[in-house]
Amino acid sequence: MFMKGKKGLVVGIANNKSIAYGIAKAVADQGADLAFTYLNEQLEKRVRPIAKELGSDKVYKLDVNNDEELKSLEGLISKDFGKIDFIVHSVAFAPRSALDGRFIDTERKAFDIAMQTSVYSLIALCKACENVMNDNGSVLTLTYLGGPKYIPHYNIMGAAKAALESSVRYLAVDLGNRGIRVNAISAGPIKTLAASGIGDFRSILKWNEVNTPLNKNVTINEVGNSGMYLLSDLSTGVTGEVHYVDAGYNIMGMGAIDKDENNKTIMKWDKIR
Ligand code: 0WD
Repeated sequence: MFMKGKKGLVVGIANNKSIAYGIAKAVADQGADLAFTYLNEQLEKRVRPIAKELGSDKVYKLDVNNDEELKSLEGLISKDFGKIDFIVHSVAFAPRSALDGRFIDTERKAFDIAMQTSVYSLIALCKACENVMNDNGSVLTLTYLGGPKYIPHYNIMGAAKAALESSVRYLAVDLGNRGIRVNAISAGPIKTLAASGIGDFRSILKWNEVNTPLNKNVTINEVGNSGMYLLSDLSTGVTGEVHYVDAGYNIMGMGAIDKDENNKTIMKWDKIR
């Protein structure tokens, strides 16, 4: 039981397909005691049963863009737990209109919304919980290859993920003197509610499946298990990192190749289309 005695806050569960659910399940299976947040009443109906399933009755309302709700976290956590050992930040949002068309057309308002919800929220959450975090704790966020590289349609979320990955490094230094680690998992594409907002997502999934060294897409269980490692004492020497859980896609310098019936080299993608 790698997480026995550890207490943590999970932000960003929309349903049982969410990456945050995969992480919460993995740490709960290893003995962690959890509190959950929900964005609105509609999602509360989903999050409460998930909390129950994972052995928790601690469920807080939190819109990461709401300063009052962020402020109330410290009191809630200290009442329910005293202190916590880890935070899972699995939140991102951009207006749908900004996830299509040319990046150059991104509007100021959409840029602000995406940056506030997907990047500033990590900084704000760390600040809100700083006083109720135990020394040697761990913070984990979720990012995507669309930050460091171009991915079709990802647009403003790409810029947001690049800023998020940079924020991970700066937060790692700020909190490092207390032994608190801050890391990101860069997950491969997974069909979730948030992903349904990305254009051509089915093609992105298929492309990844064909072009990863492991010939597959990752699952929320696989991201969950890697998340468990980063949240546990197994990774006390790791901070400021972006850890890829993407079946190896990020190492590929070009698409995977295969042979056709005449033993001629072809792109594997062409074979399955
Ligand atoms: O392919 C994917 N699904 C990948 C996702 C690949 C790599 C990374 N990620 C990232 C996402 O960018 C995000 O940061 O993983 C994180 C979690 O995303 P998810 O699990 O794919 O998506 P989802 O199940 O929708 O959970 C994200 C949730 C929101 O769901 P909805 O669908 O309602 O937007 O983030 C929460 C909300 O529950 N959320 C908020 N929570 C608090 N305050 C807010 C907010 N303002 N906005 C969204």
